[in-house]
Amino acid sequence: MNSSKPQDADVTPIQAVSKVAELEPNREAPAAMLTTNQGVGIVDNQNTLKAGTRGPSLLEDFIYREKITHFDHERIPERVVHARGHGAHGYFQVYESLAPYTRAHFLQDPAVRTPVFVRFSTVQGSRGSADTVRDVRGFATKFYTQEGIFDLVANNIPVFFIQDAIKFPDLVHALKPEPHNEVPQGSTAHDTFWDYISVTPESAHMIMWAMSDRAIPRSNRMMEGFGVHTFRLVNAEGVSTFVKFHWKPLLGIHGLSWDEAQTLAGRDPDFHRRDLWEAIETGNYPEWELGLQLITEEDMDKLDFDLLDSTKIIPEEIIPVKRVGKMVLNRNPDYFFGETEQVAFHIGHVVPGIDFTNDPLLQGRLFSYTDTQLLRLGGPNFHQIPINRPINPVYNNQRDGFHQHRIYTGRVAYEPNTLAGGLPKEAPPERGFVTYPDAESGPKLRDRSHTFMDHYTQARMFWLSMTQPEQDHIVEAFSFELGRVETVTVRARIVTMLQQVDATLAQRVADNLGLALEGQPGPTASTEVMPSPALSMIGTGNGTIRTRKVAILAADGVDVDGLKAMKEGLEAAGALTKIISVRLGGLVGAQGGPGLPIDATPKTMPSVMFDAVFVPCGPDSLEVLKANGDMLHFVMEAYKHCKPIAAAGYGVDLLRMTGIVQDGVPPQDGVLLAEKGGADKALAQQFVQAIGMHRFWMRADKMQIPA
Ligand code: HDE
Repeated sequence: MNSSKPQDADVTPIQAVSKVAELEPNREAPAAMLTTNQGVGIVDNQNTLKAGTRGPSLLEDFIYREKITHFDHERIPERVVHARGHGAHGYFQVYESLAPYTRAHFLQDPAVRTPVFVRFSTVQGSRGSADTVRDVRGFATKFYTQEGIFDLVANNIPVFFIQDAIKFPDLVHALKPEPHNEVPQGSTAHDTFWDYISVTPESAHMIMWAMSDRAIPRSNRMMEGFGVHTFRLVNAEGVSTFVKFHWKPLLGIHGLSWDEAQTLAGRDPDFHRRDLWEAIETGNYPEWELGLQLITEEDMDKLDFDLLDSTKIIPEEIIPVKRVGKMVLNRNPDYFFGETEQVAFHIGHVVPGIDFTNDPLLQGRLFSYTDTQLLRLGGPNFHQIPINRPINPVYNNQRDGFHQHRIYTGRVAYEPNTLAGGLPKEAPPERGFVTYPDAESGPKLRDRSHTFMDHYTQARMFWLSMTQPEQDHIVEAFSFELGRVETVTVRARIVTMLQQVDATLAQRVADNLGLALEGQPGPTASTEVMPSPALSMIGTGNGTIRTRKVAILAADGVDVDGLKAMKEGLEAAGALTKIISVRLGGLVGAQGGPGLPIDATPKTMPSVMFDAVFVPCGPDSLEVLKANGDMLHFVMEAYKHCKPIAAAGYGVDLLRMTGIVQDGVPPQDGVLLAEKGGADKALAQQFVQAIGMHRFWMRADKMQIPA
């Protein structure tokens, strides 16, 4: 530090700047005329320079050479993990000052809107893989605070596979497509992944989450985010509080069904990307609340697990999540590559008031993220790329390097100096980052604390916290993944691992795999572990149907009044509706009059793209729907995927024909009928309620529906 401390007045004042406005000078609108990169007008963009119309091309053609060279260099290495992703701009606002816990400037004043850029991602697949695969989702947020960048590089699962960063390359080599044949893409259902897991007991808790519906989210807008590690908040007095970061989606936490996720991977590989994009374009801005679990140093010792162990959560029932602010995503990027691809997150991007802990996974990440950007973005100046630039002034004596964008003036690039009047000076402690002075001492060793050794209690807690259908889905997921594993001994080792989690779970998976349980019987329901009801996804979202997509199946001769009444009822509750028919164009109603515009056919928008289905009344409409295999498949598939289905009058016959409704048998949950047809308000109300429950997972006979 300088011996002469700079005074407050010397320091650049904190100023609010909008990131969107800051990006503005970098946005390029299309121009009227083509030029080369040197600004020379291009007269012919169709033909290379040749010696005669049928002669050889000439090396002299600098216009062609420039164009093709740039094209040849268009690709950069994709992220080694989290390669597939999509992002959006927005803002974060704190509800009330968090000064008692942290001096972080963006967490002080509820009037301050901090710009953010968020990137959601899958982990395993490459850039072109499908969105709906079974995988962990990345949820990385860049906060452009007035005191520098804070990156919360989170996942949608609160624990991780491993406890120490040195294991990460092995984990990733095991889960990526296998090296000999580059198979499978966007899936962990293969031998090397499960082989690694079978000899990595610390992954037990994580694989329970990865096999749950958390790993096949309905939408990024309907998933939680977790910072995973324990961080520190540090207040102006230097007092530290441990913290776990959470994102809580205001639309609730919801998953797809596995069959649906797989079908979507083919029918609409961009399902999540499109979903986020459309939500923002239609003004349905996604929102999350930032949650904090705050733990004092003294309370840390009362927990029966180690806070530095990234394979553990703090159950919300023990330490509640304090909701401290809200994030809203309200602007799509203009340029995918320039923003979403070039954004560079780093767990080490923290601001004064936020600090690290000794979690060995966190410590390892602190190295990896800069290192990877150096390769991916080609040099040490990636912080100058518009999307990565802080909104507050950046100044230091770092110079040169690939892709330097700044013109530094003056001859002084060192500190301390006298030639530039001693400027720029070090920041005063109240404005700059001061590391929390945690006292550390200990022998150098490669070892792990004994407090990291319980790998099964929380895995069991997760299992016990699930409702029946959620447990069923976990069993099905293990059975699918291990069913794809070719090496029987690997399957068997995983089942042995599951025996340590729960005897019933292990037995059910073993039965599906045709394996006999061997060795020690695992814990049973009577083995004492307290469940954490907050881990279940069921019932989250408070019944909202905002942005839920409802298909209305109709053809000419439909009861337009009934159709419109339902459509209006759903839209008033925030749902989005689409009319699906056997062809595009207009729909002529039973009552005649101007045709209703048809949005899509089942071929372009199949049932997997919707949350619910309505079949309105109309005898002529029914005849057309009945004769169309795609329409029959539509309702059966929606039923198989446990979605709410409503039908009015003749529409009920379509459900009868597919066996969804049987005479004399009361309709199953989530199947709502108004036999008399017409514009039934009660039906619309019941339907809204049913859609608010997301899915009816307990449908007993869904397995009988052919795929
Ligand atoms: Fe990452 N991780 N990670 N990770 N991670 C990357 O950085 C790494 C971990 C996460 O949208 C890489 O820029 C190590 C946990 C997200 O751009 C790389 C370890 C969590 C993203 C990297 C972990 C994450 C990444 C690859 C174990 C949840 C995507 C490309 C010690 C809290 C960010 C890149 C984006 C990306 C390393 C474990 C989240 C290689 C070494 C735990 C959301 O640096």
